[in-house]
Amino acid sequence: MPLLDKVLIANRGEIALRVLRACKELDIPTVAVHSSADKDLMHVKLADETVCIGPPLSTESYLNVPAIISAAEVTRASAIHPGYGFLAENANFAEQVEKSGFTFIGPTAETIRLMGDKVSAIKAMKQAGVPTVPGSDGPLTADQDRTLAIARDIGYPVIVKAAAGGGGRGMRVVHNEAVLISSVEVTQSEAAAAFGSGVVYIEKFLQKPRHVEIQVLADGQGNAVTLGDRDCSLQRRHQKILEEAPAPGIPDEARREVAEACANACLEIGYRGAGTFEFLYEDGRFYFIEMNTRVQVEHPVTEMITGIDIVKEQLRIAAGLPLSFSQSDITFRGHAFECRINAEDPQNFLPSPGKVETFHAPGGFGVRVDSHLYDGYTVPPFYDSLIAKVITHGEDRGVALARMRQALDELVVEGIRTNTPLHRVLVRDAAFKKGGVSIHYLESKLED
Ligand code: MV4
Repeated sequence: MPLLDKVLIANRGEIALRVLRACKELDIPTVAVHSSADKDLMHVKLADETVCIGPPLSTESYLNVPAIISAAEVTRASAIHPGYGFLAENANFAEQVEKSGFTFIGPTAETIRLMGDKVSAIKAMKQAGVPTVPGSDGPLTADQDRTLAIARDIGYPVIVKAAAGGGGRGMRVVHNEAVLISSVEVTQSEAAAAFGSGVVYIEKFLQKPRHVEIQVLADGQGNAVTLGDRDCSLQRRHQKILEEAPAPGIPDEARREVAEACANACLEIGYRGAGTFEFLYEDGRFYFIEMNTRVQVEHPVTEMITGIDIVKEQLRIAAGLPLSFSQSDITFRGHAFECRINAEDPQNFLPSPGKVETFHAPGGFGVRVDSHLYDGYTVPPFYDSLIAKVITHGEDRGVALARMRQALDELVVEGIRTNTPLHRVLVRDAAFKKGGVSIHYLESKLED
């Protein structure tokens, strides 16, 4: 008997294929749901069953909860994997899935809700012993004198963030007291319009941090482990471009301490599934900012250095199995990089959908490519522009990087424009080769 009776994959593109591969390996039957623009997707061809759930626009297909639940019903699926993006961190979706009698492959709706509200997430993590950013420790109130006093205590610059925001949406940096109250009010009304909640909070603004995150796995049965850290500082407009594991140049003790705090916090809140604690790292210290309750795009770099298949573990946990290994069974080996290949114009970053005339994936020792592309596939204009992830592993950072330079030189995508030229420059950049650049490095490099 397989681990799960039948998994419906509620996503598209490379992650849908990634989930399908894990299911196949475990002999779990699969259902691919897709929009009318996506019938030619690789995982749709490989799935045991397929259901068209709506027109191209994701609001009417991949975000259409009744259509997805109906597809699970008609195919008699037992579980739903949400991938990342779309409905992956939608607590109401997780709740509906469970209420309809299916297993949601992820944490409980309650946990997703807790982490979706950044104020409650920070509160829970701080209480569990995870280091947080000095801040208002809760929502701002109508008491303006209190708000001014909080910011004065923290010291300027501060950042005003929407509790319902995250991922770079709904925040504003404030450099002095003169504009604090007006900035709070603008952020509140923007948040109310964008998220339906005007709740905001304040943190000390860190000026030159790195983005370092900790991957965890927990079974909701009293076991939790950390799979170590990743550095995701290379980003443009909150879109990650290139990630690596482990984060370079972090002292052993700081690394161990924060990772232990995360695993312990999972136990404290009864976390279940794969999760990521996002931190800012500055001057040798970690500051928790958000938790992601899904599998992430960059999970492969962690898989490469731990040898653990994170998606397979998600399926095992969803089947109710306890973690089959403990922290001491996990060993970290070498270094890994991931380059996100996007279908976009390398000059102006505008999406570049269209027909892929030629796709040639790189190969060789320590090279992995997660991609749904094939010769003749047409990238539709309706969705995220990620078309491939080139991942390399090596016994140290230098070897992994040398393999990435070669892999990028071997990669061929003809017919559409991609950001491969940017990656080829980045992996030869002196500051990047040294390691440890801040979240602002890429944008400042692109300016000159
Ligand atoms: C911050 C910060 C500096 N100080 N919070 C942006 C995305 C969201 N996850 C949180 N973000 C930030 N929060 C404090 N207290 C700077 C950022 C930030 C950032 C963080 C991670 C990766 C890229 C970023 C780009 C700009 C700003």
